[in-house]
Amino acid sequence: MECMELKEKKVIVIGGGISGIGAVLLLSQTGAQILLYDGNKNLRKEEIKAKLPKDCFVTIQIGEWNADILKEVDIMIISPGIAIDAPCVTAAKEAGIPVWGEIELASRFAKGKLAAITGTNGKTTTTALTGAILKAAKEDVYVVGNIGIPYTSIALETKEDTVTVAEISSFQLETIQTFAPQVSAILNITPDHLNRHKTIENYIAVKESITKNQTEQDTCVLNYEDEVLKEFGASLHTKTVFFSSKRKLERGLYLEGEEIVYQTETELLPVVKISEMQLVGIHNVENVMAAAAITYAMGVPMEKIREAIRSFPGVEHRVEFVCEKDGVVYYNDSKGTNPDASIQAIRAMSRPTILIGGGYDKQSEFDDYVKEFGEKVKLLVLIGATKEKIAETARRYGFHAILFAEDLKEAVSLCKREAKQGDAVLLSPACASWDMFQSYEQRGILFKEYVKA
Ligand code: UMA
Repeated sequence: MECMELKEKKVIVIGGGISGIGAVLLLSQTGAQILLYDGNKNLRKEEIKAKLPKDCFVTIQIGEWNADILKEVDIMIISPGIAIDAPCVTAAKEAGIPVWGEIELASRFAKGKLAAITGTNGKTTTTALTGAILKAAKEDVYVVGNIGIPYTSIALETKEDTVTVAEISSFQLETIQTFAPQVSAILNITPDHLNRHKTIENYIAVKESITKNQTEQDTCVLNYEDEVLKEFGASLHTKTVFFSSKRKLERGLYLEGEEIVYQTETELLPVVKISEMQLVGIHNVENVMAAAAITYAMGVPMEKIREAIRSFPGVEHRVEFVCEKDGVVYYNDSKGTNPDASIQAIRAMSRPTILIGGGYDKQSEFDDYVKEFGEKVKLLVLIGATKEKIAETARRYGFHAILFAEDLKEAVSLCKREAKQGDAVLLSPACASWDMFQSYEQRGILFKEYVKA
């Protein structure tokens, strides 16, 4: 459907978060008549209006769902957080009203080429890296989607030579119809969001649907080490590029010793050495392989890909390389707000590590976090509300190299004093930040300031 076809159509947008606002802004340029509904009765219309330009006319309804609002509605646009069996969606379907996701709306208006990345883990890093590589090689690049920038917010700015990279969640895939990326990637599939998708089979089918409108000219990048994806790739109608961090492949990207290489149909291309990457951990080797495969398929020369990977610092606050001082490497993983996330960060360390942990008490258990220390974590520096609880857990597992600090600044000083050449210092608290900071972002930013000072 073109812009003109929405002119004077009555469109209802569900959800007044960033996707809903993005959708309204796009629709307001099509001449559509716009309604916005949000089920959160604590929201105020003024709050939503404040996010829109003054000349954007929208009728807003908040609170309990009333199907009367659907009268004469031609189409419903839903935000990712709206389940496809929510009462408003069911009512629209019963009334024969088409339901599109915000991503579908955007993709109907967007021009140029699209790379779409999904998977349970690693999506954000891979999307950001793919964007960084493309920006190093092309003029007009946008990075959007689940990463936090609604696709609708830029769709009308795209041109024929635009390249867009979109992080796409399973929620967003549920409501695509014509969405058709030239290159797609599914990084891995492990059980997640099952409260929404009900079964793992549904979740897998939704993830795989990223390829449903792709043609034989298009490419799908898949992880060979994921059993489901390996099988899926064998049956796919698109060009398929596999990557593996565990074995040599006949075709695709894999590790030759400490170097990522790409065996194409015709040649063996060196991609990048692990030692040249700022991203750390085997999960990031896979993310790099995927980003290299995607961008190579989009025509970026391998030298450009290599350069951009080398200079990519990672996503802020996710095992982010801060700097190297006196032979000690500092990493900011302030995004490690629960034990599981911090376990990934510890796994990613390849040096003896001084770990800064502790923060707001979410009543988590820290047994698995402590069990991950192994030989790697040589010292634990604790801050925040959970410091006693973590220390107690650590001692229970026979780990006694523990220091306490009053605040993050003191923790960084202690790390500097204790670290030896060849060590890593990792902030990965396994806790939220709210006891001492406004957000994990603020905690991470302060950590970087203290380290650099
Ligand atoms: N709402 C209703 N009815 C409902 C559910 C929500 O009215 O049944 C309303 C809420 O009151 C709220 C609004 O909808 O006002 C929120 O909409 P939303 O939940 O879709 O959130 P957005 O702000 O639009 O952000 C969404 C994604 N959120 C979700 O998928 C839950 C963001 O991903 C994404 O960055 C953004 O669109 C831009 O594309 C977040 C996320 O947690 C980061 N994603 C999940 C993940 O990564 O695991 C999938």
